[in-house]
Amino acid sequence: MKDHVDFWANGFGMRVRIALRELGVAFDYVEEDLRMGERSDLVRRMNPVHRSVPIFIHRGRPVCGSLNILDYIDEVWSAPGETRRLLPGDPAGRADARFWADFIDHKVFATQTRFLKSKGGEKHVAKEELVEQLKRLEEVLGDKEHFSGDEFGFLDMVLIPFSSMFRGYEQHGGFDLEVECPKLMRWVKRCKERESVRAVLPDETKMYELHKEWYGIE
Ligand SMILES: N[C@@H](CCC(=O)N[C@@H](CS)C(=O)NCC(=O)O)C(=O)O
Repeated sequence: MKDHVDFWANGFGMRVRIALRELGVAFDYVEEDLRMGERSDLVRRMNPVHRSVPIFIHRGRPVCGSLNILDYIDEVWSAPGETRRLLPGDPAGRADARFWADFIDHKVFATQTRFLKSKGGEKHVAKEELVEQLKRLEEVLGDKEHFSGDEFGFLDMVLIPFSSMFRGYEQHGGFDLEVECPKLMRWVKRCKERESVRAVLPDETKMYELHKEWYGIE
């Protein structure tokens, strides 16, 4: 039994849904509507510390936190030598991937939130920072097809959900990401050629509409 508790527009949870599809792991999807103020009994029981989603429940035991869940999925379903692994095979590669995943969660996500919430000068500063952080990630990608090389892997899964807000960024900030980060945008297109990514990423207009409602953007 595998239940994945999530909200359709939750970028953290999208990572897990993409990973499960990539590895062909069947699961039951349980929607937790984050627009409702109160968390469900299930979420309160399974993640009493943070009361956040995603939560992946395997054989009755919850695994919380998207990066932690990706690690778990990798350990359980990508047996060495049998199928492909989500994380790089070498310790240095894994450390590097985790470093950039942390950068995405703690820097990019925080800047995105500040950018969407603010107005005027503060919004402008946040926009500049966000573009700078995306450019830094573009440098990490370099000329590779994917973040870990030829294969779509862990860091690709960590970042690609953010692309469902890229049109929102452009509308909100009045800039063109094709001009600012052309290589990164080509990587987005490559990722979207995958069935797993196409099946999971929501409509970009719906995403921005939801964020407008959430952050009171006029
Ligand atoms: N670090 C966590 C972050 C998860 C998280 O912050 N989820 C938010 C939605 S973006 C949530 O469930 N919030 C609960 C709420 O809004 O009540 C992860 O990677 O899974």
